[in-house]
Amino acid sequence: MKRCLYLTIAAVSLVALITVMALDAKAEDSSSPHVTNLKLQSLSTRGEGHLLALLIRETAITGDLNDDGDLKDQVTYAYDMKRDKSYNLKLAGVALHIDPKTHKMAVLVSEKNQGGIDLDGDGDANDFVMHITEIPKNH
Ligand SMILES: [Ca+2]
Ligand SMILES: [Ca+2]
Ligand SMILES: [Ca+2]
Repeated sequence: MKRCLYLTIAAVSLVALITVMALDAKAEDSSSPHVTNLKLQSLSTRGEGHLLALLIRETAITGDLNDDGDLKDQVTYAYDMKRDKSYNLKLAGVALHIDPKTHKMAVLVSEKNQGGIDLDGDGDANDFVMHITEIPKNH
């Protein structure tokens, strides 16, 4: 009697497993996804909602992305996945926070890399200075 019960449980478990596998196979969409190549060599990304922050390295190909006259920086870009648009923030910095509701991004900028400019007004160009940028919503 016990053996029969074990066999029944095993059979029911096997049927349940096959059903779950079949449902998983049906849930997968066989159509090809749309892929957009941004053609930006990104060192890192940070995302929140539909906004991404990309850290792009300046090279001979990408050029001087923050307009400070050199090709030594890593510059923050924003990518809006809803509008499929990227924006060069022209800041040699790292995005620390993204708010998809306000479209604002907090970027910590290196004075040294941003052209050696004193961005906080303390008389030197050795600091990291917080910037708040607003990504366009309607462009
Ligand atoms: Ca540069
Ligand atoms: Ca620089
Ligand atoms: Ca400074």
